[in-house]
Parts: sequence; C-alpha cells; structure tokens
Amino acid sequence: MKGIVGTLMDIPVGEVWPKERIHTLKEEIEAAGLTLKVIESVNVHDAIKIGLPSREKYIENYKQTIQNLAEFGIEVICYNFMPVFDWVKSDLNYRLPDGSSTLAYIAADIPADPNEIIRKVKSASNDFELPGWEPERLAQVKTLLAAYKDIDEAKLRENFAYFLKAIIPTCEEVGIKMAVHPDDPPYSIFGLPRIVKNREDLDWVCRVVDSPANGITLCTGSIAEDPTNDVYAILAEFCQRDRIPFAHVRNIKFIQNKDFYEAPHKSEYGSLDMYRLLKTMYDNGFDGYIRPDHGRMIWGETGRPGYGLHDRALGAVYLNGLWEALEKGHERGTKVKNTFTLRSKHR
Ligand SMILES: [Mn+2]
Repeated sequence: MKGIVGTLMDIPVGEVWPKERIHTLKEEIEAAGLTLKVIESVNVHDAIKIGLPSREKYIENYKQTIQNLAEFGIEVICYNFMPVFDWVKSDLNYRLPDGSSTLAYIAADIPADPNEIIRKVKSASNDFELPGWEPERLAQVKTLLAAYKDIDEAKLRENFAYFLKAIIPTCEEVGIKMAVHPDDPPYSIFGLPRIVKNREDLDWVCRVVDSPANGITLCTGSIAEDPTNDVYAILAEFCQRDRIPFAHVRNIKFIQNKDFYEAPHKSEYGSLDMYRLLKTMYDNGFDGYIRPDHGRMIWGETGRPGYGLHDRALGAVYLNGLWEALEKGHERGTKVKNTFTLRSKHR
C-alpha cells in the first residue's frame, strides 16, 4: 500500500472541511510513510440534490472544501449523487460456507418500508457508523423522502448538472478531479430516482461538463450488480476517455437473478474475472488510483460491516499481484518438454 483513501466522517454533510482537520489527517497518514491523494467521500447535501434555494450556500461550502483539500495535495474527490440512501444492502452479516460474513443484496429481503431498512442496517452495524448512513440525517427520513416527492430522474439530473457546472471550474483551477461513485445497487429502490447506474448515465455525466476534472469512480462491483451492464466494456471506454481517476476493484457473486453477495476478491470466488478487469484497465492506459473495495469479516474480526481489515488487505495484495503480472507483461510460455527421464532414487 502506498496511500490511504481518507475521510473525515464526523463533519456534517454540507459543512466546510476545516483546514486544520485535513492537515492533521494528512500528517497522521504521512507519519506512517503513506500518502493522502484521494478523499472518499465529500458527501453532497440533500438540498443540492433536491434543488432547494439553500443549495447555493451548500455549493459554496463544497467549493471551499475543494479548495481546502487542494491546499493539502488532494488530487481526487469521490462522491455520489444518490437520493436519501447511499448504498443499500439487505444483509450486513450474510454467512458464507467458510464461516466469513459479508454484505448481500437479496431483493425479497428489502423491506417495503424505508424505516425498516434503516432499523435493520443500524441493528446489524456492530455499533459502527456506516458511511452514508448518518443517524442524524436519517432520523428525519420521512421528511427527507417527502422532500424528494417531486424529484424524478430528469429533475435529479438537472440538479446534478447544476452542481457540476458550479464546482468543476473550481476543480480545474486547483487541480482536483471529481469522481462520482455509481449508484449501489445501480437501479431504483424505494421508488427513488437513480441516475448513475449504467454506461449511458456515465456518458451523460462526462458530457454535461466536458472536463478532465469531471470523472468517475469506477466501482466494478456496483456497476456489475446490474447483470445487463458490461463492466469490462464500460471500464475500457472510460479509461480511453481518461475519465477514471479512481477505481474500486471488487468482486461480487450472483446468487440468483440480481441477488448477490460481496465475494472475496479472487476471481474464482465471484462472478467477475478480476484479471480481465485489471487487464482492461492496463490495456486502456489507466493511471489513476485503485483500492480494493469492501472486505468480509474473516479470522474472527468484528468490525464495521463491509470494511473488514484483513480481507481488504488480502484484496490489496491480490490486486497488486495481478497488476505486477500485467506490468511485467510476459506472454505465458509453454512448458519446455523434458528431454530426459527422471531417474531419481528419491521417487
Ligand atoms: Mn465502491
């Protein structure tokens, strides 16, 4: 590992990230011999997504945060544009046959009542706060859902465009790349609109403000969660277009239809070909930052669901191994036939 993807989870959504806090975070990371180049996430306030008059204030705050982060050498900011709920899973402790537990999305287990999913996620969180599931924000979920009542995909897109047009010039000025994370899962839930879910959506994002500062966090797991998405083709295209400054590389395993769980990184345990994913990035000139994505709970670890330390470390090592093999680039040779017979007395 060369760097940390850092965040300040305790700063309320919409507030400016103070320079002192960014400075302390950077120093802590650098003291460990690592770098801080990527932030995940600077969350976008609901007022911006809904298009309320107060969005002006929150956009100004966001621009200030971008400037503050740039001052400390940050190059990429990951964020998402999902209404109300950040990622959603039906099960945070889905047991795999080897005894490990992971996150799963089983459509039949997603309750119809959004309050129920909040309760479910909270009770399964091992008392950790989960990114995007801020309790103080979700305490008002009824009000929040009501505020989105008139927001359909077209309206949400309009508000997204408004946000990007406002902030991208600042990013260009200070040398930061914005990288939107795809919706997880990449289809509508609870009747809420989803607008970053497939190739067409990503294309729209890149075109609406056509700037290298306006890019994507290509999360292989999130994109592949919709089996109609061709994750390899999407990766190839947006690498070519130089719009992937940051990638989450993880594996998922389909159970049936769209139901899946988050699998160990290695190809054989999931539905994705991890070598092919990295080769696609390698062959199309990817030069951004990569991190393994979620990790299971293994070896008795109890922690923040989805963020198992050991399993993410295994993922990182595995991805490094695949990347090294790609970089050394030798075609695999055929075995040289032995021209002699082993006559060893040891056999
Ligand atoms: Mn991801």
